[in-house]
This record gives sequence, structure tokens and C-alpha cells, in this order.
Amino acid sequence: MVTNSRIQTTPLPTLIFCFIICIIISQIVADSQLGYGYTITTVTNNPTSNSFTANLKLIKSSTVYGTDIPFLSLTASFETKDRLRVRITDSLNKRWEIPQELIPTDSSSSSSSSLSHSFLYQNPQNSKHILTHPNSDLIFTLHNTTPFGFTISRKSNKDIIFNTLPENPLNPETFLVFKDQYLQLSSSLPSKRASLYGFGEHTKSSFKLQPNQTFTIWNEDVGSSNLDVNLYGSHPFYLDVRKGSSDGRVKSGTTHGVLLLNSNGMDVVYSGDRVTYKVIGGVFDFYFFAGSSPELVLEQYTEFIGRPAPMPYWSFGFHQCRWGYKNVSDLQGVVTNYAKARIPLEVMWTDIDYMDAYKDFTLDPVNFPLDKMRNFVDTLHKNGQKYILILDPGINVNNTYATYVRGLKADIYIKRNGINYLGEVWPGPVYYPDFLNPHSQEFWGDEIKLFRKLLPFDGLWLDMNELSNFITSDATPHSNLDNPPYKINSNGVQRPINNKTVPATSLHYGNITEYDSHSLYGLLESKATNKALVSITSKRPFILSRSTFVSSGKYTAHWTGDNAATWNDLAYSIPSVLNSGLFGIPMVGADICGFSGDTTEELCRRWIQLGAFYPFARDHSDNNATSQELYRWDSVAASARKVLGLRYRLLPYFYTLMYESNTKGTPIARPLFFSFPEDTATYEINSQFLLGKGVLVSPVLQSGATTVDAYFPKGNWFDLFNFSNSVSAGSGKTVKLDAPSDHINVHVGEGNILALQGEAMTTEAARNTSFQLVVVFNGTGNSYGQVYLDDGEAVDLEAKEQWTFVRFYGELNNTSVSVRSNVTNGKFALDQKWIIEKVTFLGIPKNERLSRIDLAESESELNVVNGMNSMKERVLKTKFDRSFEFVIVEVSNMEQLIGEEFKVETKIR
Ligand code: MIG
Repeated sequence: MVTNSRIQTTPLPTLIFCFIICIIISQIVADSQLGYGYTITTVTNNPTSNSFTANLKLIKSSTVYGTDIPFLSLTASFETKDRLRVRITDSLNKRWEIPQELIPTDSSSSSSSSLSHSFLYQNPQNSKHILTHPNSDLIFTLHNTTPFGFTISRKSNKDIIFNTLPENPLNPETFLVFKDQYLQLSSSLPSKRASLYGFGEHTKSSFKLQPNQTFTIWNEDVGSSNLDVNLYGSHPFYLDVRKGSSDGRVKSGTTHGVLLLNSNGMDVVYSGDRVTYKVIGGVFDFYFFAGSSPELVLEQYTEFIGRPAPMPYWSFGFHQCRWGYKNVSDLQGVVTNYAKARIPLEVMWTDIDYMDAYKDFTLDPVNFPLDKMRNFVDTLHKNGQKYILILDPGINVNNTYATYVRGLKADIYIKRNGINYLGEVWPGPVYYPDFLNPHSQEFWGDEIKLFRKLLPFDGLWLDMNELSNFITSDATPHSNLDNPPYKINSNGVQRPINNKTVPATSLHYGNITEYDSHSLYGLLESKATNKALVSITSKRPFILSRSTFVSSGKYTAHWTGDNAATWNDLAYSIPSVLNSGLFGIPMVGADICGFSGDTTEELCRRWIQLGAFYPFARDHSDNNATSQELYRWDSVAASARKVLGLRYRLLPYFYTLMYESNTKGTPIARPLFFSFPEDTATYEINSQFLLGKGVLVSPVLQSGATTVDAYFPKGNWFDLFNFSNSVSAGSGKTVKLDAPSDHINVHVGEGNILALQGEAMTTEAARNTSFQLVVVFNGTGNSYGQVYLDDGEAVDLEAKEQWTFVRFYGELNNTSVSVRSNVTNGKFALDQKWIIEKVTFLGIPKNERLSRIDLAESESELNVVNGMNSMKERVLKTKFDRSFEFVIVEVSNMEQLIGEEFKVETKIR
């Protein structure tokens, strides 16, 4: 070390220079941290509304992504025993929130009254505030740390389900940040035990969310053939299915749901051990759904956002669409060819081709003239078939176009800078109806009504409602709204928020910006269309919307958008369909055979095999792709007859699942873990799904494959095409199944009873066939099933008692098998004279007594059948299944009215 006695003096200018540099550097350092978090100042209990409010104060400001909001208020409230709300917003200034009329969040009316009071505790050290409720499993805890954080845990098993405590050592990425255009909140997760599902709309190769991904949520017209980017709809909702904890406290399958009710653009960063929301507006309004089963979460979620709309019976038939049908005779040809090929066709669709220069509510006078179209639609109707047409939201700016002029008079278009915003879509220049404007309902409803007088269509297809705009970018951003400081879509190809849509600075009724309400457009349009159709037709409407938001399921069905005719897209359709179910939109399907690009015979065959079991089954293709109607290849046609045959036999089952979704919110197509939450192997499954509780669909998703490795959860499963093929899965196992080119594996699980009807070319004809019950006993000799029956088109499902609900109970004991029914409102079904013609009992294990049954099919009329009413002669057949493990007992030639309670019992020696 050198010591120097001579003190060197630094000249003053240099000191000043260093000082300035230091300030700049410290500024840069400070600025690079985007937040410092908040602390709690006061906490106020509000026992009458089961809530408390904490005032929060900013620790220190930063300037990244704008200035921080200094004072926040956080309110935690039990809205029902199973729904906990946590809302954080600016305590001084009102911020954008989704209008109450659209998604009501005011709990005062609904639930609190039914709740007994919650309790707020403050622990002695004053370091925690705890909100509990006597009937709720959830506990909310506010931690008086620096920065503060909150946790939500379960009373029953102490599992922490949401945890916003800042990570140690203090990691700013985990702090609460609240700026005008940047909101951040992060929750840690037990990465080994949490399986997350949801956050859409995206095409995902894996149904279970994979770590180290950013899910951008912002409605955009991007083809669904693109993986992991934000698509047409916004659903900031996830389901967290937990695996059991090693200490046994937490049971596998314990599930909760989390909704962030916010319509602004956001990135959700999922690292595996953390989920971090980065939102560019609005407020934090979180809802935690206690579950604790997946089914219960969906029940609680849809109780809040609205139950899925009832769907008309006919909408479960098969649909054919294409962009590029050239004229009416093209359409007629397709309908004729389906009939010739004996493939059921329920609904014929027209894409934008039918319009005159792509103008809504017009017909191309040359290729789709009114008289011919009327004839065409009348003929469809005579044959029990339906017709659906497309509508785009953009209204062509054209003074000779009456719809446009009426919209102008009503002054309902979206505005920017005080004038109607001019976009461009298929018809060229367009104005967009502003569905936040109350007058739009009348405008839109009247246009639909006028057009339906000309052409009596049966349903409407709402496309391009993201909103889609061919004008790609705005050259001159008008403010921070057009060009926000934080850019969402921070992974992948960054698309600005004004990409292919109406600019964020456009204004809706009440000066609501496009920036805030953008992702609500499809929901608003669906709602208005639904209302219009109900008032015009007095029937249950069928609407298919591309764009959706939280609660869209109340009004519309959904398809997964522009997929491609590839094997990958075939496979991805399963996660997409399952996700839509989680989002409360259970009536969903992907374009069968693929939308863009040329399909192939093999792909189209495999696709109809899978698509026949989508809740919504429609073949649709792009205008420059080869035609792909199912009759175009013999092998596809043959397979279509087979699988659609089974679909039509399952119609009462599909329809009853629709009823269940409307009353309880449970999806029609479900992940396997819905029925088998305790089986953690089901959490990883991407290539199979369940219809309802117990019909398992295991498709071939690879070119050239003629076997499929399918996972079977615990129990015995029976092939629905051929009851004789069974799989005994023990406690759950993967089985290699034959899947020859014309076949898809569809199995019914033990414990279920299915009410089937016969095959037919239309749903109307299928409804006139008699019923067959398939009764599948479980290990304890029981089984259950139900069927909901009504006219298929009443606006409300439980209207005027014009419906019948039948529960079936099966029982197997040593000497007999039986099924009995319990009927609610039998009159409706009795009036229809529906009968059960056959009961097939499956899952009867071979035992000493039964092994005496001849291997050969035995037939006898002597076995006893005890019905409650007098029945005609019946035939009883018993035989072994192919595995020689189970006996199949079939009672046929019955004439049991389904509307009448009965019991059929048969001695099995
Ligand atoms: O710009 O109406 O997703 O199903 O065939 C494309 C034509 C507009 C997109 C839809 C697709 C439809 C197509 N539409």
C-alpha cells in the first residue's frame, strides 16, 4: 500500500461533473426497477358485507411504465361461501371496470344475504389480518410485511392456493405494481403440486399449461393454427388442480379456480412456480373459486359469470360449411350429395359468399338471388334441416346501402376524433356498430328482423368480431393508449395492440375507449344478437361467435377459428375444445377436416372420427382449400356414417349434458380429471377427453397409425360401438387399442347409464326412434344415468313444465340385474309416446354361477322381467363379451314408456 501525504485536490468542475453522473446513474438504477410495492396503512372491517378494506401506500415511486398510483385500496370479501373476491384499485380516482350491466359483480343483491357473517381477526402482533367465513373453506390473510402481501389458503388442509408475498430476497418482479397503464401482481405456486389449465384463447399443444411461457390475452384476428399466441377471445381464468402433499394433508384433485376480471390487454407469465399478471389497464379484480373438485369450480365459476346458454336440439346435428360455395346450386349439390351418401346433414351454412359485395343483410342478386335462396331454405326446412348464415360486424360505408344509412341515422358507430372511425374489411370501407351504445340493440335487432323476413335462417354466425380490421397499423399513435409504455405480447413476434383492429383511441358510447373495451366486442355483439333472435323467433337461438370474453357462454357457441388441415391441428383441437369448456362455453368445436390448406383423405377421415364427438360438429374450409365435404372420399363417407351414426344415437346424452351445463356449468366435453380428479395421471392427458362423466373418446391423431395408446382411468370400460370389447383398467392404465382406419375408440365407463336413441339422417328423425338404455355396473353393482327431454327449442329449459327429467338406477346382485327409473314431469314424455325398446346390461362379471351360461349367445323368452306396467313379450339374450370376463344381458322388444316410472328386473340364474 502506498501512502501519500500529499492530498490531491480535485478541481470543482470535475466534482460537479461526477455528482451529475452519479445522479444520472442512480436515476437509471432506480428507474430500472419497475416498482417498490406498497405497505398497509389502515384496515377497516365491514362485517355487514363480509369484507374488509385495507388502505395501501406506495413505498417509493419508480418511473418505468409511468408513475405509480400512490394510494390504493384493497377489499377482500366473501361473496358466497365458495367465492372470495379481492379487488385492488386506486383509492382516489375511479378507473375503468367492465360495466355492471354486462358482468354484474355487485354481490349485495345475490349472495351475501344467504351468508352468515365472516370474521376478521387481527393477530396480537398486528402483523396479519385474517378474513374467514364459518361456511367457507377459504381464508384470506393480509400480511403487514414490507412490501405487504396477501395469501389465500384452505381451512381444511392448510394448503396455500394463492400467495402474493414478495419473494425473498426481495424480488421486484414479485411486487404489487399499480400504474395507470401497468399493473403487476404475482402469486407463487407449489410447482410440483400445481397443474394449471386455462388462460386463453390460445392454441396449445398441451392442455396442461407448460412452464416458462407468457400467455398474452387480447382479442385478435389471428389464425388458430398459430400456437401460443393470443387469439380471438379473452379468458383470464385458470383452474389449479393440486396433487396431494407428501404429508397427506392435501388430497390429489383438490381444485380451485382464479379469475382476473379485467378486459384490458395483459401478459400472464407462468414460470411453473409463479404466475405473474402484467396488465395494461383497469383494476385488479380477482375471484377465487373454492371448488374443491373441478366440477364444483365450474359450477361456482358459471354461477358468477353466467351459465352457458341452452342450445337447440338440432344444433347437435352435423353441420356443413365452406367459404367458397359459388351459388345456390352449389349449396343444393352439397345437400343432395349428403343425402345420396346417407351421411346425416342437419345444417347447411353459407359464408360471406352469399352477400352482395360482402354487405351484411344483403344477397348476391346473381349467384344467391332471393327467390332461389328462399326455395333452398324452404326445402331444407321441409326435410327437417336448417340454415345458418354469417354476419360480419363492419357495415359498408355506402350511401346506397340502407343498413348503413339506418346506422348513420341512429348514430351507433364507433368514433375516433369526433367522427365515425373508418375501418376496412371484406366490403371495403366500413363503420363498426358500437354495441356499448344502447341504441345499437335496436339497430342490430331491426336489421336481423328485416333480413329474416326475407330469408328465414335458423341461426347466426358472428365472425370478425375481435374487432378485425384490414388496416393493420396506425401510423400516427394519438396517445399512450395507441402506444402504451408496456407492450403486451412480449414473447414471440410482438404485435402492437392496434394490429389488425380498431385503434385503441377510438371511442365507444359514454367515452369508453377501445383501449379498455376492445376485448368485450364479441361478447357485446353475441349478447345483442341473442336478444334480437329471442325476440324475433321466440325460440332458443343458436349463435356461433368467433370472439368471446368471460361470460360469452351465456349467449353463444364457439368454434376454435382458423385451424389448418394438419395432423398437429387435429391434435390441438382437443385442448382448445376443453379450454372453451373451462371458460364456460361448452358448445364448441374445431373446423372438421381443417380450415386452411388442403386436407387429405386420411386426415379428413380421422378428423370426422374425432369431430363427431365435439359438442359442436361442423366441417368448414377455406375458399382456396380443396373441397372437403364428407362424401368426397368413399372411406371418409363410410367412416362418417359410422361415427355420426353413434353421435346421433348419443343425441339424448349430448342434449342432457347441454342441460347439465346450462344448470350447473359443467362442460359437455371434459378433461379426464373431471371424473377422476384423484388420478394424477389424468392431469397430463392431451389426446383424449370425456363426454360427460363416463364416455371416453380416444382418437387416432397420427398419420398412418392403426393403433392408439389410450389411458383408461380406474374401472371397466366398454366399447360403445361393440359392447363386446371391454377394457379392465384396474386402478388406471395405458392400453394399446386397435384403431383400424375406419374406427375411433369410444368407451363407456362403469357406473354409467346412457339413454340412446336410433340413428337417422336428421335430429328430428332421430327423435322419433325408440330409446335404448345401456346400463354399466360398477364394482359395487350400481349405476346411474339421467336424461332431459323437451321440445328442443323452448327459450328456457325449464319453461312451463314442458319437459321431462328421468333418472335411472341400475343394480346388480347375485341373482338379478335391474334398472328402475324416477320420473319428474312425466307428462311431456308421455305425450311424445317415447318408449324404451331395449336395455343392455354391461359390466356383469363372470362368476361361478354365470360361467354356466353358454358361451354361445343364448336367447330365451322365459326369463323374468318385472316391469310395473304390463309389457308385451320380451326377448332376453345373454352372452359373454370377447374377453370372456363379462356377461352381456340384453332385454329387447320392450315397449316401456320413458315418461312412466318402471323397473325391469331379470334373473341371471
Ligand atoms: O377474413 O368469412 O374464421 O371461418 O370462413 C376471413 C371468411 C374471414 C374468417 C373465419 C372463417 C371464414 C372466413 N373469415
